[in-house]
Amino acid sequence: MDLRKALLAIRFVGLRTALRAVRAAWERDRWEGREVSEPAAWSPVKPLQRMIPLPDGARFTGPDAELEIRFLAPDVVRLTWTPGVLPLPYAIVRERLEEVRVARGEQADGWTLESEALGLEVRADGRICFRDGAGRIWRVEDPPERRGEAWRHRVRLRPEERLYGLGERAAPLNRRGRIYRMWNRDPGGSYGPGADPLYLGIPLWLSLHAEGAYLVFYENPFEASFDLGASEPDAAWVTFTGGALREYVFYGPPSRLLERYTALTGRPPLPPRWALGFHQSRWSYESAEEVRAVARGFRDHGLPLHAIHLDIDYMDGYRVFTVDRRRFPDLSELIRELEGQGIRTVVIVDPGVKADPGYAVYREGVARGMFCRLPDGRLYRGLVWPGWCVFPDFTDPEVRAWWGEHYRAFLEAGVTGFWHDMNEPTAFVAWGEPTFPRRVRHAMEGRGGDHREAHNLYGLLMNRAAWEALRRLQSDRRPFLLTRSGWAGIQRYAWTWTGDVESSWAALRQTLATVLGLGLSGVPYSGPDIGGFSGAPSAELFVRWFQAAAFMPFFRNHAAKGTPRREPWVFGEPVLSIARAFLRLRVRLLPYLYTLAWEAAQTGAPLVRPLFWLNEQDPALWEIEDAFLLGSALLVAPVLEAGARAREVFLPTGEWYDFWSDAQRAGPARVLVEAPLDRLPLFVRAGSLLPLAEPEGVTLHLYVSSKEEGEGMFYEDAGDGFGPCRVDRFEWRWEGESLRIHRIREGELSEPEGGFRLEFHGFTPARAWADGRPVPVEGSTLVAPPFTELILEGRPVRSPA
Ligand code: MIG
Repeated sequence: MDLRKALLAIRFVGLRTALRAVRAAWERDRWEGREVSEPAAWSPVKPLQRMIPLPDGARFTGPDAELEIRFLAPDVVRLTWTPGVLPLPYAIVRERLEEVRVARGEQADGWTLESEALGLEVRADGRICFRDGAGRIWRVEDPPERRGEAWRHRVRLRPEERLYGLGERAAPLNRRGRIYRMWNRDPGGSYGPGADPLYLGIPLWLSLHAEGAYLVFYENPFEASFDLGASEPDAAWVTFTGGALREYVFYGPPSRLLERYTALTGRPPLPPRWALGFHQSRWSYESAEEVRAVARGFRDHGLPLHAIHLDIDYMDGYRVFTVDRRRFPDLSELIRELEGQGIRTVVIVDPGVKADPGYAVYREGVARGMFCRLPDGRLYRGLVWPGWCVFPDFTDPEVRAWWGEHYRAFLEAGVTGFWHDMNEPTAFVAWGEPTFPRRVRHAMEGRGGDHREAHNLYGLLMNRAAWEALRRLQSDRRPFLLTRSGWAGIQRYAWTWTGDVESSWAALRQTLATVLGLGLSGVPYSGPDIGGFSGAPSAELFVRWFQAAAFMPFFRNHAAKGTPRREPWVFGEPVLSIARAFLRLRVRLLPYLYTLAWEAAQTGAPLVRPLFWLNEQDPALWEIEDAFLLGSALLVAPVLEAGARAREVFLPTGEWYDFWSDAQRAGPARVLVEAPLDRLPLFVRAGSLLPLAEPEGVTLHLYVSSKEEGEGMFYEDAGDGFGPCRVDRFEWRWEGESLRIHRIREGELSEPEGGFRLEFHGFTPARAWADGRPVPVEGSTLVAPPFTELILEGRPVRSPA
């Protein structure tokens, strides 16, 4: 541990805990489990000898290994090399997606398997080739190798191939050229670009190359290394330290890949609408009075606020599920007061339970055998905020149920969201791995296992415990969970934030690639601590970070203990006015964000998307990581440099509107855009629809393209709960001089009372008819009664920049 980190640790945890961390590290080493004389070399599997047909695939057997291949759908195939422990299906919600007819064949040196969409060539030596219907090869795996319980294989990479994903990474958007570790980890209070691993790894990548796109998900939670062209430029080496070598391979364009992947691992459920608003947090607001003052500050300064987060100091001595009654004498009264102002309360919950015989959660958990144990049967103890702690074993269904019950009292007090921290899991140590020793035992649903297998699953399963409890305990509200750690499937339960990122321009820039990478890993809801967690951002850095975060799914201001205050008014003007403007813009965007959230729940599409989402066949878009799409209508280009008052933006093929001025631009083009401190370059794609909350009510902004058709949708419901909803899908096209808009309505929610308010960009309507009846037009807007077809006459507006 370097000195800087050590000092930071002491600042955060205090000297006493820092000293105890020496003992914790020493005990951890004792139980870490030395490598038992591993065979020195990797050896390839011996040739496969026989194929045994299965209804949806085949099994291949050899003298020391077996390969099972099953199609889950024509474009989704699962390959499993054994021996090795099979994964418990924690990530998986469906075993099969569609019926598939598989054709099997034999060749001189192996076999072939084919569905309607793709073909696999399995060579006797274990090499596997993936082809599309036209015979183009899009993935090649060399024969896998074993060493003790470990598996590894090499995947060929094409020269132009780009790789994305791997969960949360402080790496470039294109992950190629580096080695990544799969072992969830707290980087220790502060991290910057290049830090690896972070809190939430997901063993999947999405590949783009000239022959198409595919996604591979390795369903194996053991520690792994993903060497994506670092040691060998034209190959990826994937190594798992244990378990069977299992992968799901999906073929198709990116939107299809995410749809399929989330059909397998679960879709992100629709969040309550308030969660898409603004969250204010700090480590910590230490008393009810302080929380009231923060809420008052937002009100007095005209700043919209949707949630306040309570960090660890609300607890009684950091005992999870308790409240310090001296500082929060009546939590439910405080929460009611905040609710009255439209502010929800989110509280932090850590998994470590203070080892304190005077504390009910500890006593009861010990009595009922809820905590993780060492191989000798003693309770494993690790060091966290409360001092020595024990840890629930979330791989045990009874533990999950027991843990979940503890959320009840908070729900009764009115808490509307929970923030799960330290669940990598993290335990302080003076050196080495800040987590449980690998030999700690876990139930693994009764079959038994140890921390080597359970580590990466710990966060996922903590969230599962809470999610299942919330669904059980409050049937009329949607759960809101925020987690630091997770694994494949975490999108079913929780949002995430990017953890303790440093306060630097480089970290702001990194945030874009990190959030984009999470989205491409199936996790659509994430965002950074605005301004960075661990430092003191300048006013300018704070503003630029605030502007960028206003377009990210999770929009939260948060900062570490000991840092200067960071509520928007602290910086004075012009920061306050700029923050206000972007908070109000966020509120205006809520109908759009909420529609995107619904889309994510239906299809797994992330809210924040890389530019190549528009056209994955355009290599010019493959590495853009200083801009992103919000949905498919907005292109957001945050300012990422100190002092910059303009920046270059790459506009992909198509027509674009400057959001602020409605000036039109044609892509592809690299344009220089003015970006004074109060502006963030923002463009709307022509042919899209933007539902925005305006003073007159929700307004559907149609950005009309002079040549092309357009489409978009608008989702509405009560904002929480599980009642009726309505989706309006709009499609429009030119018919000579007139614009014809067609609406398809789905869902049971009644039509909007005042009808639909439409505002046109790039088109001035002169006359309009809704289902044949005339509708008055005012400037570029009109209010139409619920319609199926709206026909407009008018003229296109050209306003080139
Ligand atoms: O080790 O709860 O990432 O957001 O404020 C620090 C205190 C523990 C780490 C989280 C951070 C939170 C802090 N926590």
